[in-house]
Amino acid sequence: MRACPDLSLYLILGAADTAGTPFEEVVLSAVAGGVSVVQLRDKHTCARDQVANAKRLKALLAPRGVPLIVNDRVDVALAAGADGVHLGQDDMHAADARRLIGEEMLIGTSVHNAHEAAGVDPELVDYVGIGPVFGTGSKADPDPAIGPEGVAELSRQVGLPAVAIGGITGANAGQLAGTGVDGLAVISAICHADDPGAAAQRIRRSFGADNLVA
Ligand code: TZP
Ligand code: MG
Repeated sequence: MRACPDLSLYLILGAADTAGTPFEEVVLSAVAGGVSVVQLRDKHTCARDQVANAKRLKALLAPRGVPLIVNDRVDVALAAGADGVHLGQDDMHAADARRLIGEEMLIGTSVHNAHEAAGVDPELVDYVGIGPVFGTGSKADPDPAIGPEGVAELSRQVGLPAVAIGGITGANAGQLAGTGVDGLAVISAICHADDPGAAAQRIRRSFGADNLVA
């Protein structure tokens, strides 16, 4: 039976997020800085290239003990041997995905409000992403920002391992300490940093990731 991994710093990236820099470089630096799980999120890449990219990431992450999650696509996650799949509100239902992927792979989902939080089935879903906590430029048409208080409420309501997401930086990560989430999910503050590893370290420190009881 699967166990939820260390969610303390959850890096999300796709080809567009590391423009100009090979994603291997960003990921290796970020993992050295304390990223504990990586999600491949590529809205504009064809399935064939997504599988190839996911396999490259998996080869990089597996020896380092860092799980790989694929966003949106159950087929890509399966083909690449990923550790899990992240399914938003418009993606395949968790029940259908679970039938396809079996009991070993992780399923994560996103919740933005109390209605969506009420729809999460803890028998099928292993963790949730809650947000956007702050304004974000990394998502097309984001839901309204809910702030750290909104994150705390939804995290309490869902009662599953959780990460906060949306506009999180080294400067504001401390505001998520005490909200009950297990970690922080980040795109731009790590992917666009000159030194992704240093950015990851700063976010961890600011959130107090290393003081959390596992
Ligand atoms: N879902 C809610 S906000 C968001 C996603 C995928 C984008 C987070 O990116 P950033 O750059 O860390 O704000
Ligand atoms: Mg999705």
